[in-house]
Amino acid sequence: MGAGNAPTPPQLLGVVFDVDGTLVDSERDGHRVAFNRAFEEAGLSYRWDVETYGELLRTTGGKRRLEAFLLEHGHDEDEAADLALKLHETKTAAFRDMVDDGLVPLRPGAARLVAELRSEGVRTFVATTGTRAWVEPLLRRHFGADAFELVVTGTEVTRLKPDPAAYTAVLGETGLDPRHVVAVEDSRNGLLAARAAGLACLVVANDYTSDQDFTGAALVVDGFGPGARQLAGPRASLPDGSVAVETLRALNARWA
Ligand code: XBP
Ligand code: MG
Repeated sequence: MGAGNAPTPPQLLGVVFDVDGTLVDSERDGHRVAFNRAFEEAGLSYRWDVETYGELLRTTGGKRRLEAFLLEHGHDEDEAADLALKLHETKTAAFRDMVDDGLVPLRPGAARLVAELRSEGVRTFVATTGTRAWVEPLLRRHFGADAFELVVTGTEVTRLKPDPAAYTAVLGETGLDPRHVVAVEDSRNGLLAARAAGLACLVVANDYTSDQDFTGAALVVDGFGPGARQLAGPRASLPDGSVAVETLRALNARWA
């Protein structure tokens, strides 16, 4: 027990990072460009402009996003499923090339936070809807081989965010109690997935998600900093305007 019999706040033992939109601002100039390359290679006239793609992001998972779009554009179920599979394979190869060519940069402050967490003994994990074929090379390129103890991707989990499957897979494989783990997300779909798994959630919003409903988030900021602005949630500690380990410790203590 803490001083004066106040319960000791649970310790922060782990942080689970989302990838797209969170660690990397990858959607507008990354995935969207790769999808359009896949349409072009298939001889299809479809092209997703920035605004259209922002609306299509309501469907998580690139293959499901393609299938939903094709169904809405006159393709029957079998054709939409078959075409989505083929297009997504091409898109994934194109996006992997963009990763290898250094065209998918980290969001400012992301590498610093991951390094700080690790240096303070907080375990770091990834739970993403994205496809392992590009997730692994992206993480390796930016963080090295072993920055994340466990990486769960959309390739392993069939139920995609806002389903909690990716987060419950991390908890299940590590045996961690959700009261000791904080999730870092960028979207409402990701926030809902983290909350359904019982995790406190920091939202680091971006241009595609900043107007979404983040009810249930422990804190909403517009970046990892320095210079990050708090957008919602009780007054948080952002040393020099940065999301620091102490920020996440305080979130975990308050929300667990
Ligand atoms: C975001 C997604 C992914 C990407 C595209 O994942 O929904 O589907 O948009 O990647 P998260 P794929 O925010 O959970 O990281 O085409 O490989 O699905
Ligand atoms: Mg995301």
